Amino acid sequence: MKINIIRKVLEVNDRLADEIREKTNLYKTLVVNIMSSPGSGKTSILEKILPLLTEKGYNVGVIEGDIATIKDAQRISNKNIPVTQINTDKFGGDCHLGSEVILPALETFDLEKMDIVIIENVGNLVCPAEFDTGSDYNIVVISTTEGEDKPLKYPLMFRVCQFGIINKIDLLPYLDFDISELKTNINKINPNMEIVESSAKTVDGIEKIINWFENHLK
Ligand SMILES: Nc1nc2c(ncn2[C@@H]2O[C@H](COP(=O)(O)OP(=O)(O)OP(=O)(O)O)[C@@H](O)[C@H]2O)c(=O)[nH]1
Ligand SMILES: [Mg+2]
Repeated sequence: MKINIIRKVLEVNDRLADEIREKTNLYKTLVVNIMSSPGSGKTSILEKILPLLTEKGYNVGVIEGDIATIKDAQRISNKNIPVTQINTDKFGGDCHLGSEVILPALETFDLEKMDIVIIENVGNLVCPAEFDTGSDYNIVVISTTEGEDKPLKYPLMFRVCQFGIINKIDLLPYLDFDISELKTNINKINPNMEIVESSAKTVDGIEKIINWFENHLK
């Protein structure tokens, strides 16, 4: 009985996610869902890439997902980027964003004018991977302070993402962290994942992230 309920929730979520993709395909809006543990640097990376994407002439919007607070949305808004906040504590405190909350959030943007909408999912390496948001691509950010074993311990997250950003590489000199071991572990779970190294502090690798977005525009 319990399993049936879970399956029904996921079926409804997947159906709505497909509807979202149909809609955004119509407008040629690229939708990208960024996921990671809390604090890996999702918002910090957005703060660096959004002004550069805007300078290049792209219209970009952001959907911010958090359980509580509008702190990340304020950081995005400070960059003069249109942003819609979803606080999941209004929907029972979910630890992820589902397509039922993404659809109305997307409708706050004029999709005809939007080239890219980026979803920053709730900081969590588990639940967000289970729920299709209707995005075209999923990105995982993993930072150098989290340990090389995370792809093996949280495999679904690394399976559902097409692009991986290894962030906080500026901290490498201070850590016992083996970046090649992390890459080997990512490869074991998802050999097709494209990977870049970045630092939102020194902006190393930020240009490569911009290139990834440009290469995946609709
Ligand atoms: N040294 C260093 N610090 C970073 C880097 N990226 C982010 N940080 C710091 O890490 C902390 C968390 O960064 P956020 O961008 O808020 O992380 P987040 O993934 O958006 O966090 P949640 O939204 O809470 O899940 C902040 O103190 C950032 O300044 C980086 O590349 N290098
Ligand atoms: Mg954030």
